[in-house]
Amino acid sequence: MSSSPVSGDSAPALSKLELAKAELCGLDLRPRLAELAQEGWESLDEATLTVRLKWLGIFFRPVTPGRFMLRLRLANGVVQADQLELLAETVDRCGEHGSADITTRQNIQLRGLLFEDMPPLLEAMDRLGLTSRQSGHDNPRNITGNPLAGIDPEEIVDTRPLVQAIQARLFQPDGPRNLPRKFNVAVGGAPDSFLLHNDLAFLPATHEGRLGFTVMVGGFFSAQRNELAIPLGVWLEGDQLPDFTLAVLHHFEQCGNRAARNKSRLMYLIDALGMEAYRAAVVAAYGALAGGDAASRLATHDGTHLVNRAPRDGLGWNPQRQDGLAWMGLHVPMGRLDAETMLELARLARTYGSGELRLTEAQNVLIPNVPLERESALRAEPLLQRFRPEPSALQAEAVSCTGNAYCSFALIPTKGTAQALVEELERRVELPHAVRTHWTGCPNACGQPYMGQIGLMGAKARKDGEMVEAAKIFLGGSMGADPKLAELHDKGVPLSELPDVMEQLLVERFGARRKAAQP
Ligand code: SRM
Ligand code: SF4
Repeated sequence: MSSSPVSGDSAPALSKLELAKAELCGLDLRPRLAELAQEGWESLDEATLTVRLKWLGIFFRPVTPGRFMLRLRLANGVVQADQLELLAETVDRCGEHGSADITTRQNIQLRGLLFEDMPPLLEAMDRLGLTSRQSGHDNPRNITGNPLAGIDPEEIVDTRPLVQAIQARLFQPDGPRNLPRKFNVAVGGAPDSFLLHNDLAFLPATHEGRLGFTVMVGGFFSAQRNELAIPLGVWLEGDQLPDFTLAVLHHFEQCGNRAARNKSRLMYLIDALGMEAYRAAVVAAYGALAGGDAASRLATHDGTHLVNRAPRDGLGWNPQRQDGLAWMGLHVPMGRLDAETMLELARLARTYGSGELRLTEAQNVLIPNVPLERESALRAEPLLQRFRPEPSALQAEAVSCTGNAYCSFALIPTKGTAQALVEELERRVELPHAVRTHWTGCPNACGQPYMGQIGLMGAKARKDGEMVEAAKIFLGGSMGADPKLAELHDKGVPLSELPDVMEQLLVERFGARRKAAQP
């Protein structure tokens, strides 16, 4: 391995984690998975159990030992009814332990699985074109795109084939196997494709009258530092995205920081090299990978792009770009699903649409391709009482990470607390417009708290002399034309005081009106 520009020429000895990653890549466990499952998870060594299995999307959960989580990867957030049915049946077999979540990367995670469930499940998924490959740990994560791709009246470019082509390229034999850290990639296709929280984002942009993509790099959230992606200064055409992404990853794999995990995301490498040198290095890596005149087709670019407003929530009944068709966006409270609701969603997609569903980063689900005359029949379906097309102004864009039910980093329960708070505030106030709240259980920021108009982060605070569960409050996140990360407003409100504090905030800053007290 070459020396890291971040850690200096005399690279320090590899950490225990890096040694384990270098010794055996988790991808190589796949052919042996059935054998490992037969022996039982208790006989796995620690690195295999807690690190390598994540290359297959399999997560050991210390909070529920023996009950595993499987994180899929759903390119562009597209899932078909038969695929969702397989996932529902899997969750159903887990009985009271089974559930699923829509994630903040347009993705699905299944919970409550036994280790021995994994080999037959992965095979069944293969047959239906589903994968969980490289969805966790130091890997390129689920690639996101416009959830309305192909049906969006405002579409600039259909992101689905591009996202699929990038994923397919990363899965070829020369794809990344041992990155220094996680890596998020996204492709924008509409004026509201806010994607600057990704390590690598391709945003639609013109150059000399042609439509292509400007490259934004280095966005990320973490406990230490949060950054929006900045222009790389390169413009490319859609067919160049797959090789360009792989070139960026090859360079990151070779040069990223392996000495300090809290300084290993892409932005630290850009800082260490300087943008000009970094750009030159990835352009050279791209030229070497793609060959021919590929690098000469790249253009220098100032980073101006066609994304200029905050994402639509996509909820409710919306006419598609295709005449006679609409999509119905359903609100899934905190993204939580169970076997029954997954089966119902699959049935609705088949009965009313084309059998396809879309997932959003706000953890909601869309049913596309519904003929206009089917609207009232779809609205009459019982599931729409639970997954409402027109939820309240607070509910519509309430996002939450997993929290302490399954995540050992969490300082508080998130989804349940968030849902109860939304319901309590709905009883207390009326809002003139939607307010986007993002809940996250710890500073890792999986629930994207800095992107919320209000961000809430699990914390501890002192109350009556005792440490209690609390939330930090962040305010002012914007995904509009002039994007901003939310900033700390309060460093710890005990959860028991949160309804009063939030009510006051909504009144003072978001135009909420208090409802008359109920008799
Ligand atoms: Fe995350 C680690 C859940 C999106 C930043 N994240 C974790 C782990 C794996 C920790 C663990 O092992 O328990 C969580 C699994 C809990 C569980 O059982 O579900 C976890 N992250 C999630 C999900 C499920 C939250 C959700 O409810 O939606 C999201 C899965 C997305 C997916 O489908 O791939 C999820 N995580 C994010 C995002 C948001 C995004 O990608 O837009 C972020 C911030 C953006 C970013 O990464 O730059 C995020 N997760 C982290 C971090 C901090 C990364 C860092 O550089 O420090 C960690 C901890 C780590 O990697 O060391 C983490
Ligand atoms: Fe777990 Fe923290 Fe991520 Fe929430 S933000 S899922 S608590 S790691």
